[in-house]
Amino acid sequence: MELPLISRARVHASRIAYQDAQSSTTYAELLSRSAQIASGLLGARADLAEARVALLVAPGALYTAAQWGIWRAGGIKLPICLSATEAEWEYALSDAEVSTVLADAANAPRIAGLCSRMGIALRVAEELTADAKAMPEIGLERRAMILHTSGTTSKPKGVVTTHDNIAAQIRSLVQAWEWTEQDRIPMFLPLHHIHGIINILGCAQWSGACVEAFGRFDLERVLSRVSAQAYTLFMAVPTIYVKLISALQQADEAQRESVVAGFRAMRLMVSGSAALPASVHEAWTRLTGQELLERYGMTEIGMALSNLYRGERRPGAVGAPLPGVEVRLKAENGPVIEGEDEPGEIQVRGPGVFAAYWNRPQASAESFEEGWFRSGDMAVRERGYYRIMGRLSVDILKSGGYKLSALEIEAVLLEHPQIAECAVIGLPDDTWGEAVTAVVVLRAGRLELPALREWCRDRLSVYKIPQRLKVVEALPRNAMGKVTKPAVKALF
Ligand code: MLC
Ligand code: AMP
Repeated sequence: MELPLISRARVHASRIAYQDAQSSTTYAELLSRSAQIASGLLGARADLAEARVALLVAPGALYTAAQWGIWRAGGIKLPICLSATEAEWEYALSDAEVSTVLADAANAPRIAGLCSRMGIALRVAEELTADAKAMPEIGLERRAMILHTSGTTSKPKGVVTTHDNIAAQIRSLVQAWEWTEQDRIPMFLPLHHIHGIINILGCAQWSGACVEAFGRFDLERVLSRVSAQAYTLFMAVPTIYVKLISALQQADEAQRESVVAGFRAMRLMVSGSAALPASVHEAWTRLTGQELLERYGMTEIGMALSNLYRGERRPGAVGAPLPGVEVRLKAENGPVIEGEDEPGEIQVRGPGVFAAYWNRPQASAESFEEGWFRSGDMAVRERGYYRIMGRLSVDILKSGGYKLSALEIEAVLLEHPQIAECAVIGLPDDTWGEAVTAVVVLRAGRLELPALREWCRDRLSVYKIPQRLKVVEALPRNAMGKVTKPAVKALF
């Protein structure tokens, strides 16, 4: 049997999968490029047999061809962040025990030194053009992807999903949001996270729809394409809607009218990956007439809850379980909550739920309770819809839609020669959701934010670098000597 995304692509072979001002690529072309890449990766082997292949390719047709190539050859895809630091790449490659990095020609030189130091093969996607050969049979229970996600341990964990998990995650959204081959969507999110990979690319390619890829979120270019009424669908994180609102408020009247007409013409606009403040939801409706659809998901489970495509879209709420997904609320060490208005932890079950964390049997086991995945997010049911109340762990932050581990950032800051102790927290921020904030005790001298940020530059991805810094004489601690994060927050 062929992989579901591949057989879906055959159905839509003549349709345009990717389009931009310069070029367009059909599904047939993606299929043949991916077969060449698969053959190049296989070489003399018959099956990559779940070897991990890291993907370092910019958004666009080659990204999808490379992803399918890895899958068709039987490998596991590990997409890595284009803008990560070398230390972050090294961690990702060693944690997932990667054997090959598949990079595009523009990015290959940036990782070549690391690959040779680590003894990892580097293949350039553009150079894999050999004739396609026979592909192995891939069972759908086979592992397909590893996404690194930050959490309650200091280093990111690899979330492993199978081909079946991925297909289930995509099917649920295609059904709920009524994707069709007529859809056109911009893609400006990073492609090492589930939002871009599943909700945008996965659903579009399942449906035979057309993607316009941007290298990054380029506000001016996106707005000009919206004005041209280029899209039927739009999916973004709350930070992007905040930036769009401020751009629309600053635009002159003629520009605002044409951009608003472009947004108004879309059939659906979705927000997710972090809480969308009700005020932003309402401001967007006032400005554009579009009611944003907010949904809730997680790397480990795909999407779980969504406001209705045809029905109520309630500001401040994330809606009801998506097709094929079971959700329950559980009181800590207590019963399953059956009624409304009582908070509990969101727990999820269903075919989209991940297989395990890579090489972490204990963390994998601990993340399930009676077969349900424990999200670590608290919510309450109100009039049939779930509302997210916050997280169980103070050590997980969301900034710009990125999940960050306070512990991971603290571990890096402690390498700074002047920093004796530190605590990282997230402070509420209108644009970013939470702003990464470091509270530090110094060994000696002074430390200003610009100098700290500069020092962090080649140690942490830009979105992990503290935006605020406070130097204190001592960190607040409890009787056990443990830093109390709520008391750290209270310093502000
Ligand atoms: C960047 N900057 C930040 C920042 N990120 N400042 C504070 N906090 C952050 N988090 C700063 C940079 O240092 C830079 O400063 C300036 O902003 C511009 O940087 P940029 O990278 O060009 O920013 P921009 O492109 O505007 O980025 C905003 C963004 C991006 C929202 C497009 O953060 C993004 O793509 N976020 C989405 C992440 C995502 O896909 N998450 C989904 C995870 S999956 P200077 O000084 O240099 O100008 C998931 C499951 C689910 O969550 O439910 O979907
Ligand atoms: P990630 O681990 O990057 O996949 O991020 C998943 C986390 O993002 C969830 O556990 C939530 O904390 C958060 N999240 C996603 N969607 C929403 C939403 N609509 N509202 C609030 N939080 C969200």
